[in-house]
Amino acid sequence: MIEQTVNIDDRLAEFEARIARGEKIEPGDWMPDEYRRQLIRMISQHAHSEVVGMLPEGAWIPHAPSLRRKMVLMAKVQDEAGHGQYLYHAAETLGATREEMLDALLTGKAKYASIFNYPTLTWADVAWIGWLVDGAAIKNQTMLAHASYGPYSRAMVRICAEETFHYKQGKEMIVHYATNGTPEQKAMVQDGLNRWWNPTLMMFGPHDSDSTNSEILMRWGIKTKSNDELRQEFINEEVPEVHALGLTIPDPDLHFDEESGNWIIGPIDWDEFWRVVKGNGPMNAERLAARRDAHENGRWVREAMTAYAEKVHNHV
Ligand code: FAQ
Repeated sequence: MIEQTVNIDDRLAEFEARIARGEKIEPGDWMPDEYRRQLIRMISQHAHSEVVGMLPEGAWIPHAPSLRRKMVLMAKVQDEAGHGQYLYHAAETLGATREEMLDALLTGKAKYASIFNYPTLTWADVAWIGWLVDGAAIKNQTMLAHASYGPYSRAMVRICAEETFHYKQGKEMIVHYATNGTPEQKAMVQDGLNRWWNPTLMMFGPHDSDSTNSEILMRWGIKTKSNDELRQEFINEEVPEVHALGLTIPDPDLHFDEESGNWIIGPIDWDEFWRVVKGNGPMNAERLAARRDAHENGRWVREAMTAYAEKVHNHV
């Protein structure tokens, strides 16, 4: 018994030394159960976010204002499906099955990014998702590209490249409407900012003091920056860009602090955040209903593929 404890301590020390040396942990390598559990939790939530994240923008594909805008949006939404695939695969390398992950999503047990439980009321919302939501996602995922788990970090490198295109197409639209748009388009852009700014800041997760997972994630090199650090970097980068377009950020307390060089925001409405995370946001029920429908409608494809695979297997 004592020998076994020493053995596990040795393995943990070696595991942590590998992370300290910047080595990647790969699927067959020894890892603490908690490392595996944290990664499955985070990667599966991330995969669900990509897939549920197709819905708010997907709703606008039939209403895109031009063929060019429609093609760009279709490519973007398809990319998000691909990101979901990479991420479900990364979680599978840790022993999670696709069935149990999807079951957790469809029964409402799994979390996914709060931001996708808000409605897309106008075309400008599609543009703001590109700029703000993809912008926030890139900030977080650029950090995760350095995560200690190999399959997750490699998926992030690929995803970030595609998200950069998503960010640019959103920003290009906002710049266009805010500078060359009609008065209606300018008003639509400001209205979208009024609704998307605060929920975007919530994407980074609770303040560090309330972030239950950060300590262990940072100890094991999964996260290398805290929720508040990333949120502040995002704010510092985006506020001047939004101001340059003459738009108003919906935060009366927002001001620049010369000493720290930071843009300081007012309080975030964490009651709203937890309401949304717990399933009571404006669109939670609708998002899950859409995913359940898609899952049911795809049942025949899964059955046909399983039957085909069995036939090939039996033949061999
Ligand atoms: N929404 O202890 P922490 C995208 C939960 S991808 C919902 O601080 P952690 C692409 C958290 O799970 C966007 N729940 O958690 C796209 C935990 O609960 P648990 C998704 C949230 O893990 C763009 C509890 O609160 N990106 O947008 C949220 O250390 C456009 C306590 O929180 C990722 O998933 C939230 N915002 O830090 C697609 C990146 N925040 O699980 C379509 C990977 C926190 O203990 C269109 N994930 N919670 O029951 C991460 O980096 C981290 O998981 C954080 C949260 C930073 C999200």
